[in-house]
Amino acid sequence: MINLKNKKALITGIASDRSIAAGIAKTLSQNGVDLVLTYQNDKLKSRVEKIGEQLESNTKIFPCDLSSDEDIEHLHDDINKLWGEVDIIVHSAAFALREELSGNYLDNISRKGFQIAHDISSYSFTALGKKFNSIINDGGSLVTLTYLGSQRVVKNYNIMGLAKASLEANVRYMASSLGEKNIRVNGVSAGPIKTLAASGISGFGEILKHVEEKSPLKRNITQDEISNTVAFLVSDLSSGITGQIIYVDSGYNILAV
Ligand code: 0WD
Repeated sequence: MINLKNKKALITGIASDRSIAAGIAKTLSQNGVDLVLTYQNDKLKSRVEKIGEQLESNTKIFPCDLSSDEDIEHLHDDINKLWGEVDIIVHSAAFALREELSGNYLDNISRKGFQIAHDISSYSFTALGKKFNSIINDGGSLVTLTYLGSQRVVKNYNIMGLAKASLEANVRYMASSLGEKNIRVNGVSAGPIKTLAASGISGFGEILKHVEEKSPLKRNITQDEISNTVAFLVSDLSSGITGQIIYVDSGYNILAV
């Protein structure tokens, strides 16, 4: 049986109640996990607070823009004061310039856009691992969210595909760095799901329809299916698994023609 009671989790990347991270917060909270949720900026504060109020376990809300080392440092200090330790870190944030998430990859890419996408979508996971390393408990587990566009060319995903490829390599290197402390690091590669981030990708509706028609399960996945996999990955049920990318995508990734 899954046992997460009294574990302590930091969850980043909630922008609305549709966010993948909001679903993960709900599932972990139902399993007795105490939570810290973060919001990126003041615009999102009240939304994240509202989501926090509806959760079943103890929940605190702190600010953190993941592109700022200073913010990550403050978050670390806040959590250190609150708990002095943490068991679970969920990284569910990504960003790329909207104009680079459509059309021809080479025509639209820029040095600045490349840096921003990699910084927020990949380095921020490294930065959390680096900063929190000393207070993550033995048996701890870090999870990030990725997408098939890292491995295959997905129309309009463009620069985000490169950033996700970097993030997946990050999962392996972080797993190697933290393994001897019995801390595990994994990624969940989710099928398309309608959220704010997804609406920034041109033609996202077509991707949803395509997966529904072609995937082995002939349907799209749900927020709960991602959350349940994350709950497994942060629990002792997955104690032998680290450095992996687990697909929760109705099996779409196995297809060729
Ligand atoms: O189909 C999908 N929705 C999939 C999403 C399929 C496969 C993977 N993913 C990934 C995303 O790439 C992302 O890594 O899942 C993760 C969560 O995405 P989401 O739940 O789909 O999207 P959303 O609800 O928008 O939450 C992501 C949030 C941002 O939202 P907006 O839309 O405002 O950019 O990530 C946060 C932000 O709140 N975020 C940041 N948080 C802290 N600091 C930052 C930042 N600098 N930038 C973005």
